Amino acid sequence: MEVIGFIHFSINTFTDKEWGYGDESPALFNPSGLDAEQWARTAKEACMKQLILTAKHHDGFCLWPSVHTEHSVKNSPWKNGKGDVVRAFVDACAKYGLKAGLYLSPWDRNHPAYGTKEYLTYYRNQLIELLSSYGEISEIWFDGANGGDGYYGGANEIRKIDRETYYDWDSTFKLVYKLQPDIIIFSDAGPGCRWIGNEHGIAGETNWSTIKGDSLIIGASKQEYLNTGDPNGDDWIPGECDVSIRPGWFYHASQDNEVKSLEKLKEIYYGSVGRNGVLLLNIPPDKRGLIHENDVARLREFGQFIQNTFDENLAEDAFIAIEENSVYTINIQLPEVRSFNLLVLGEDIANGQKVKAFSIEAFYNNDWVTITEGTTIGYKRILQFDTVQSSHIIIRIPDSKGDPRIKTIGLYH
Ligand code: FUL
Repeated sequence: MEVIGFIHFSINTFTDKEWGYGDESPALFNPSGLDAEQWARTAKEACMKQLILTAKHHDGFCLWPSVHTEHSVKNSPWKNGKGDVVRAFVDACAKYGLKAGLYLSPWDRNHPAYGTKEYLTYYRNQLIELLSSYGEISEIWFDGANGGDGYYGGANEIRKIDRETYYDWDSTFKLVYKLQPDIIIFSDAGPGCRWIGNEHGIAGETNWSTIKGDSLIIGASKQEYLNTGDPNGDDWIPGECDVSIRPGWFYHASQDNEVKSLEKLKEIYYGSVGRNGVLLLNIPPDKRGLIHENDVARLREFGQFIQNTFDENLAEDAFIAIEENSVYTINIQLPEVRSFNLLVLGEDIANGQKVKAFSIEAFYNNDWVTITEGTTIGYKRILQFDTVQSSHIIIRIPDSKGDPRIKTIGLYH
């Protein structure tokens, strides 16, 4: 999917917080003009293929009228308690041809039983509601922030859980797959896709989609390891790179002028999509329930940048010859000298990810010049360099896990 969007929207939007304590009154939730179709339209313009909504964040407030708790939209003034943000969200995604994903925080600072087995039953009941009442859900997001102080039904105390054992994730994953067989499960440990190890949206320059899944623990994995993956891993768990378009995950009016610049978003795009990752860009709606004008304008620019930059592949009509000697070599002969400063490579990942090292040479100013080199390629690798004018390029792959298979070659300016 390459670029997907995150919708952080909840009680925090109204209390101006990042993490609610869990004692917030549902009466605070009252968007004046919530329009999930505006979110979907904006996402489309930014070339996004999927949106993920915070159905429940750490404060426990539910954006759908769950039958298992009173802490939800059903006790808010919004639509006289008859509204359902999850429903509006999935309908809007369907209308605009976007996949719909949900975030259901395992940590719940509102629930009185958090930390006991009883809470796990509650949590799974919520998953059953969300994954059986709203049609196809394409991704479920299990974040790693866990345990600490909270309201917990009035106990107002610190509750610590054992990250390795408390949630019994294997049973939860089985339940999720039973309800939605094609869903992608996101967490530090996958099994569908993995956290990239930072919240800046930047994958490792070396980024394997493979990793040793058994060595990962949700909320306690080594960030550096998640960032690069592992060529010796047996599990296919590609990296997803989350980052917010603003400093916070939730909307704060004080950050209206801190929407990331187009330059910054480009850097993030090249650091995520350009490094074999999926970019998960957060675009938080404001108190009206709309994505703010400043963000909308920036997202439109970002979408245009993606479309315009990769509009014309200058290698489309090239003559390509492959030599399989000790160093796998791809010769690219263009019909004439052309100017370019971007190279896109992609492996045939149906056949695995194999390339460990590559270099690119161009015949330029009467000489062969190495214009760039790197380690992994994977599904997509985008290389940026100063403009080169050439008609002959060579890709060399001196090191790989078995025979490499390059599926995509693109030159752009
Ligand atoms: C983290 C949370 O603690 C943040 O609030 C945010 O939702 C981020 C995407 O995940 O674990």
